[in-house]
Amino acid sequence: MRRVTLSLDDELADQFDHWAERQQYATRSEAFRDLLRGRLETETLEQGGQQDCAATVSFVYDHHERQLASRLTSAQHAHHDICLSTLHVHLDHDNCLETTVLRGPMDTVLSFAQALIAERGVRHGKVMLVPLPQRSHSHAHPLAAPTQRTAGKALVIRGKPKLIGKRPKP
Ligand code: NI
Repeated sequence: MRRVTLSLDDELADQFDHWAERQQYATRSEAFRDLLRGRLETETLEQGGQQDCAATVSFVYDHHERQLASRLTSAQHAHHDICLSTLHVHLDHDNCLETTVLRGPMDTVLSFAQALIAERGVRHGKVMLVPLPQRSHSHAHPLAAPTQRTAGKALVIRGKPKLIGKRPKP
């Protein structure tokens, strides 16, 4: 942790303090760190591209709107590679709130999220995006397919032993 001292003119300092108070920050440092992170993230977003990210896209829509619910579902199926999960809440007789968790290259994720939000009848659309460090993927996934290393070994899944692969002949 490094200590940074800043000089601000009175008016800006007051604005900052009031903002931090409204946002319920306990300290100026935490408020400033979040401001800074937000700005730096925006910078990364503007560059977009292939960087890995996780995101949620949330919106409200009227499920009576012609074909909208089925259009949204089809769009998500068409992007199953980046759609991890969807939460659907029936808010009242007409309105549904939907939140989808996405993961993938930033430009693909953003353009899909934007396409959902831009659908006719979708309201209050918001994207929350978190840039992720580059994925390193050199470790083994023993559950995906039995390998020589895992063949015949028992794995405990939810308390129940399960044999993966074939038991080696004695
Ligand atoms: Ni609903």
